[in-house]
Amino acid sequence: MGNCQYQIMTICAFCAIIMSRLLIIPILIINFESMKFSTEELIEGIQSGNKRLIAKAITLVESKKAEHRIQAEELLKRIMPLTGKSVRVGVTGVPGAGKSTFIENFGRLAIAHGKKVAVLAIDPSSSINKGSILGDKTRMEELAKEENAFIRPSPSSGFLGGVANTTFETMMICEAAGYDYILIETVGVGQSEVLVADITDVFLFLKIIGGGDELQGIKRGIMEMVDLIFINKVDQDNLQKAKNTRLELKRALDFIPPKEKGWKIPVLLGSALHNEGLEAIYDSVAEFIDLKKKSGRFNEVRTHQAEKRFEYWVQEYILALMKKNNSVEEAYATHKKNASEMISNPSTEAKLFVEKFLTKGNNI
Ligand SMILES: Nc1nc2c(ncn2[C@@H]2O[C@H](COP(=O)(O)OP(=O)(O)OP(=O)(O)O)[C@@H](O)[C@H]2O)c(=O)[nH]1
Ligand SMILES: [Mg+2]
Repeated sequence: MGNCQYQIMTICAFCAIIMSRLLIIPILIINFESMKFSTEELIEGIQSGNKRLIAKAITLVESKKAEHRIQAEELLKRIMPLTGKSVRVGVTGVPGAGKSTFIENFGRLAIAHGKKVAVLAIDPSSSINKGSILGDKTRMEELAKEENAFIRPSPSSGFLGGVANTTFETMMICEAAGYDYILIETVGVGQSEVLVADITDVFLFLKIIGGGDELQGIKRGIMEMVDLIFINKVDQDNLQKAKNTRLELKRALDFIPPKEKGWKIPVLLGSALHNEGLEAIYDSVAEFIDLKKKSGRFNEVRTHQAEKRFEYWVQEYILALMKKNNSVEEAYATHKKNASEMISNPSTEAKLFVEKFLTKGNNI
């Protein structure tokens, strides 16, 4: 009898497991399906300023999956007429210079002026450290509370060893959603600055007092990219030092050919944390945009930037095509290894690889 009871209990337990599995599967399917949105739904969401759908659209354009890319391209094509109207501001500076603090308070200031603000981060190294620093949203807590603000870390991912970044496409979505200012924080050093300068209208450099120029990464390259300089963390104690730094910077700028005719790069002092000097930056940004629009440089630069994006995507799609083919990916890894281990010249290895790829009968 006891044995029979035991058998019945085992059968019941087994049935319960089966039933729960049967219930879980449809729930999972429903959940998965609810994550998918049609292009129409996403566009409507973007246009109506639905932050959840804006975020979904961004996730879509960030995806590398072939089916997602098809939908992403359709979405980007359709929102194209809604884009182009924002002021795109890049913010750079050494780690800890106060970029996030600046963006948060500058963003709040722009909102107080009746504008809508989107914040993005560009982080070419996030494929290594898994996630961008801006993921630490607590740093922009106040701005995040604003109805007219949208904050989005924009992680990039390594692709066939390269750097992929969809911040430009994310920016298009934010513009279509009606954001007037797109504030982009550079993360990391070097490559990130170039990427941001290549997609923005104004490039702002945040400098802190102290530390040699080399330490602060103020290389000639960066100085040639900047349109505005803000010496941050200035208070009564270090005001004189800040003024000296300003003088040094102005002298250094005298040796650099002007990027925009008629624009003398302003070097402003203030405190991002205490909201000092931000209004002057806000006005300078507006003045700079105005000057560029009047001279025709605004459109000229954007045209050039769009051409660069085209070139970027040509490379991305070619690499994606290569990745579809496992043997090509293997060959890529082998040739790259040969190059990195100095077995042969990198250019020779690249040529050998591309020739191998093209003779495989792939249609590019
Ligand atoms: N005293 C003072 N501190 C500031 C000011 N601006 C920023 N800070 C502080 O400096 C620290 C770094 O600021 P962040 O805004 O995180 O700097 P960041 O450049 O974004 O740093 P990373 O993203 O890590 O490169 C924080 O503790 C801020 O509170 C300022 O104007 N004055
Ligand atoms: Mg930061």
